[in-house]
Amino acid sequence: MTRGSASRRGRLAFLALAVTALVTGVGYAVAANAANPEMVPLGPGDVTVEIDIHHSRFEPDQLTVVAGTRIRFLVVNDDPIHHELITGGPEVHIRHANGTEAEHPSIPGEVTVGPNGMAITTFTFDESGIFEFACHLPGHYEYGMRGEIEVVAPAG
Ligand SMILES: [Cu+2]
Repeated sequence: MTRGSASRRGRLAFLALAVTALVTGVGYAVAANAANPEMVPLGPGDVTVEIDIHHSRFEPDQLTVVAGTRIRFLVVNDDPIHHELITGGPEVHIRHANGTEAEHPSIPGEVTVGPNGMAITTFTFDESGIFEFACHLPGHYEYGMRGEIEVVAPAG
């Protein structure tokens, strides 16, 4: 670095301000993470996560994984009715929300689970971002049968 120390210090002060603003902005999310062990990033690599369904809600309904994680969803349905777990990008959810498929063959990220049944599907989350998982049977999504997977960039 050949720049003068004054200019360098100025830039550092600006950076510190920017970091402070960022921390303040996400303060709530960080606190929520600390309170919820489910939010500790999982992965990368293969990870199995049990998702329970009870009274048409997913539990847990929040997951955080490192990009490059393949989640094996073990879906356990405590309800006496059918449900499904659909995950992927927005286009996947739009297709299912408007679709008429009552049952889904076991393709990655999409699985139907029968009354008091169990099902498995796997999906690889390669890109950072927020991905939904949901049940798109009529009325279920609106009732709250959805969750979020936050995919974060690998540390370092
Ligand atoms: Cu459902």
